[in-house]
Amino acid sequence: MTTSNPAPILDVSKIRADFPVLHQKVNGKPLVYMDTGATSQKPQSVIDALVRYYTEDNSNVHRGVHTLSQRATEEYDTARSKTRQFLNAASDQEIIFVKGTTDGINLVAHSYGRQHLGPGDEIIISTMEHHSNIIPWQVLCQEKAAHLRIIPINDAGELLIDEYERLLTPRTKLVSITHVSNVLGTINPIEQIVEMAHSRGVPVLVDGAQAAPHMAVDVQKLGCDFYVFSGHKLYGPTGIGVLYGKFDLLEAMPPYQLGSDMIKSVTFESTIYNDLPYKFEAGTPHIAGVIGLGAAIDYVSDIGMDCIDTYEHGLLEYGMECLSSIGGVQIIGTASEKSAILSFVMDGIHPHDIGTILDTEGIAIRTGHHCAQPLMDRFGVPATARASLAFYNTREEIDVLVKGIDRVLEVFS
Ligand code: 7TS
Repeated sequence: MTTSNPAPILDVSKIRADFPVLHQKVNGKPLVYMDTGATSQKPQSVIDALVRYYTEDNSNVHRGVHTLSQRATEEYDTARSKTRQFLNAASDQEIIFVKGTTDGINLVAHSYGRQHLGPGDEIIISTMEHHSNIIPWQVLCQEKAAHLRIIPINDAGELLIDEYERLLTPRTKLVSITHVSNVLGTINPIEQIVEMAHSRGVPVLVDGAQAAPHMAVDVQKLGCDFYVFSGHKLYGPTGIGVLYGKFDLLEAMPPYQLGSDMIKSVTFESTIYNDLPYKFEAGTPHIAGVIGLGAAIDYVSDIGMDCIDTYEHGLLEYGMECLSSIGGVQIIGTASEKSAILSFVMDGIHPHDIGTILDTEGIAIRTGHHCAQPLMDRFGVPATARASLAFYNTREEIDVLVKGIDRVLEVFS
């Protein structure tokens, strides 16, 4: 396959210069990092923001009159406003800082879920969910004698919307669905899913872990009630993430964790909880992480999420074309609306062997069940090899991946 680059949407070599980790050799070959779905690499501006915070402003937030604490608090609060803008939420009070996507979903399951679910009630998820969007609901349903209902998918990896319609009943208390599948790359029709749920008075949580880093997300346009994502997949630090929730819903929810910062006043008899968003941010938060996330949001916003989306879509089309032309390679996930994730299996070759051989070529992909075992069962495979792309990847790197796959075929021939 020849590489014919169309007019560049963004200056990839300039972007790559911003990511120090990309400029190294692995096993004697230039690193080709295609595991952004697991975690993204960090631009220098994010690394600098972390170092600068710890070097100049390190202090606790929301509790000091001294200058450093005020500076840290201002930076922390500014990052919340940046996040609100990034998601187009209506207010900063709707932005809760959490540890990551997993933590955000657990918060909603513990707080909203425990408050609203009763015996015989139902929660709808889909076949393509990450374990983080299965287990919190499964355990909640077990506790409450409620039931988990699963939207099936077709062989391309698309939700069967008619089946979803059938699953929505007066017993449905929540729909929790991924925006983009971490294995298939499928982009789900969230607006439609939300509309169908809302017409029956059912709220919707969207797992945006694989969407927020790759496309513009407007929570008001999507109409969803909750939206969660992880900072580390958005070119920011690990240990920080975001839960967006509609004000009225969050306001009516009990706190998830209890302790400092989430209170207005405490006596031994009772506690008055703090206002949003602090009611859900007990304890000293990940201040550096929040500031780093703010820097990451600045970085992608400067490039433009639509620009990132368009560029990555071009990479995806090229990658799909290249991989589907290799004999013995089967792509898992061929939805018409798809993000830049390429999962594949190879006849008679275990995905771990694919990953190990590609690593010797300097290519980093993820192999395994990708924390989506029910989805693996749906496709009848124990695991896949997955190349997940970002705007710092290039068509030339996809060519290297193709050569690497040829090498795998050679080894097993
Ligand atoms: N939801 C989806 C759709 C994900 O892809 C992931 C992580 C999570 C939730 C959990 O995010 P966390 O930041 O709380 O861990 N997905 C992956 C992956 O695909 N490979 O490694 C982690």
